[in-house]
Amino acid sequence: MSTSKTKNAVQASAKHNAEDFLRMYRQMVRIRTFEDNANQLYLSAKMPGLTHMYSGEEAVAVGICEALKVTDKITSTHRGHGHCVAKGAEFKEMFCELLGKEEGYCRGKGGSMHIADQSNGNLGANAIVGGSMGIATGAAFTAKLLGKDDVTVCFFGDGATAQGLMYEVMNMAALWSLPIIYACENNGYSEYTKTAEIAAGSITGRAEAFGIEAHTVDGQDVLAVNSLTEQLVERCRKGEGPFFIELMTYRYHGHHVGDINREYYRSKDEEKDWRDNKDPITKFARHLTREGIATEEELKAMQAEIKADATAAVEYALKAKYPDAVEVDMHVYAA
Ligand SMILES: Cc1ncc(C[n+]2csc(CCOP(=O)(O)OP(=O)(O)O)c2C)c(N)n1
Repeated sequence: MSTSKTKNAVQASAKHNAEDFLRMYRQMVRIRTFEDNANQLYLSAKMPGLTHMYSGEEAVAVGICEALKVTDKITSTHRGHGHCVAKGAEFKEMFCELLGKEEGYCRGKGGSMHIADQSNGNLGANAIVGGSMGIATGAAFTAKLLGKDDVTVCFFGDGATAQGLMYEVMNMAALWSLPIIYACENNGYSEYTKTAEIAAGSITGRAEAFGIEAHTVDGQDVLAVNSLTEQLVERCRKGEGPFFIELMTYRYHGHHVGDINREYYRSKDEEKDWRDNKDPITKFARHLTREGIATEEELKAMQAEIKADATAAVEYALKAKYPDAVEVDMHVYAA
């Protein structure tokens, strides 16, 4: 199997109209705005637990989820807000979930790291690194058994490639030609350690060992991610799966919201370089204005509208009701 290197964004342009482009931009800004608000909720001690910011990685979730139907499934990670928004979730129910409120997607019992949104095919975030790989592969197996053309995307980080489960499920997926895409978000770090110090050899080589076609793509380029994903999703629907994508990206914040002093494992210059020169939203905004799809003023107005939506959703969630105590063992399954 060959590994195709970073795809060219131009490929995507022919397939999409201005409305599609603006929706992708909107979704990326919605993720960034959601995260800015979640961070503030944590810093002001209004949110229980802790959370992991997706800021910087928006083009990955949006590029992929824009290639999916509502009935296609995704599984997510501990850094899962971006996947949830990109698959169609609403701010109000998401903030309610983060704050443990009854109107949250899981009636406040999931929180940041276990949020799920079945209505949009999001089977859930998972605090166990690599933990969703079995769920995703099972979902793809289900679609195949039921004769549905649904595709599943399994999101995970580079650190999760150290989990044995990944090799068990990739083996099954390859043997049974399952309609699944394993999407490895390589943001360069696993907690406080550089990926290069913990992962020997190549990431895509791990999938190729099972005969799975693997690709590497620039995860800061939403059109490149979307174009590649659309092609692989179409091929999955025809029974040509599974596939593996390594998406090269970067998280702007610390591993979690409390990871503030990061200089012992990465430099401020490195962070500044990614923010200033490789930001997926700025990059795409430039494309939109250059191509005459939107003016800078229109994009600013969209940002302001999203910011206002988020503020209203946070205010709503802060005042919303907690679930009744009698619900404590509802929706809990024990084997
Ligand atoms: C099975 C398991 N081992 C360890 C942890 C602790 N842990 C939480 S996040 C993380 C690093 C994950 O790195 P990566 O998969 O690259 O995702 P990223 O945080 O970079 O998005 C670790 C080791 C865990 N949650 N689950």
